[in-house]
Amino acid sequence: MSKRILSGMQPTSQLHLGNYLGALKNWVKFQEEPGTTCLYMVADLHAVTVPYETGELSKATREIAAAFIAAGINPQKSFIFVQSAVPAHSQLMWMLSTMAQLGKLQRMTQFKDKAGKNTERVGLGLFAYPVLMAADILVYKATHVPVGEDQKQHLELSRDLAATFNTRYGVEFFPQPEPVITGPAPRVMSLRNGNEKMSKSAESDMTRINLTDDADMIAQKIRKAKTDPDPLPEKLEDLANRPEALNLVTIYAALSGETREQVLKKFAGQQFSVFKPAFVDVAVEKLAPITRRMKELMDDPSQIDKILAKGNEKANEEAAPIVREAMKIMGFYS
Ligand code: AQP
Repeated sequence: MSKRILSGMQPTSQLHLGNYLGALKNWVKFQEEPGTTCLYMVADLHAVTVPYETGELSKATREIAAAFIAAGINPQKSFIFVQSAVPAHSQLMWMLSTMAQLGKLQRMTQFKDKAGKNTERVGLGLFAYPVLMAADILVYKATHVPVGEDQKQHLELSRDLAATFNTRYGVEFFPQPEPVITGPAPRVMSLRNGNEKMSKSAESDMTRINLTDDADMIAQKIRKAKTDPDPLPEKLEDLANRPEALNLVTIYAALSGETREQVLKKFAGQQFSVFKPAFVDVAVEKLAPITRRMKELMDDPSQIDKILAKGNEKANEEAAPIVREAMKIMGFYS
């Protein structure tokens, strides 16, 4: 079976370095693999599961599409589309929701994190988020899903739902989607706490580097990033109990294209007062072209709209027959 890649990003707020290094950067290389279909979506249905500004949603949707293109996703090679423009996602989600066990959904750590102590009052959409994610993937019969490490548990549920559908209806219809957790930084951590992941929803903007941050902002965030008083060691093992230092070295390596060992070789024995300015140089050098291109695209949104219109049409062409077939298998009137 040929490889089908599906992944997405939510237009909840600006993308950060975790989204870029953990997911987006890795998506680019799949489009070069012969015989591979790549589907990259702006996950706006997911974005409305948490409070959001109605007036900002379309702009944020275009911005995510701009980030995809600026990071190297080529609309001639990949489908770039908007989740809400493809009704088959919601249709399949409903069908899968009849097979999703509440007990399993209750164990999802992201739901627990996002709902906090408020589980009685949060919306059903947030609870059912992983079922929609399963539909996003299965509606294209995607075989591979590149994600950051934080999405592993959700993907496990997608595999589970594919298997449940096949067993319940005695078919081999949905493939088991494989997580692809690659890249040198599958879990980028907060700049202020090396034990927490870098995240859009963290209250302080100083915890993350956004793709739209300019050189001054990056420098300020890195200067204030939490570290420890020791110099950088020679060996990676010696960073095991230094989460903030390990995180900065990992990000530096992912951005510069070196291994972490090579980075340590360069900076062994040096203080953070030396490492941090070098870090800023690498981050600015790698992110500035992306930021620039995003800005150009956002200055003329008609270009993005054209790309999305084409991508939406293609995604509908792919998804609609699959959902029709799934409905037939389930015995719906047709
Ligand atoms: N810190 C991270 N390190 C590596 N990968 C990450 N991803 C997110 N954070 C990190 C990956 O980015 C992709 C898109 O994620 P999303 O749009 O679903 O956003 P998210 O997971 O909601 O992003 P955040 O920042 O983590 O938002 P909040 O704070 O709302 O939870 C996914 O592939 C994800 O793995």
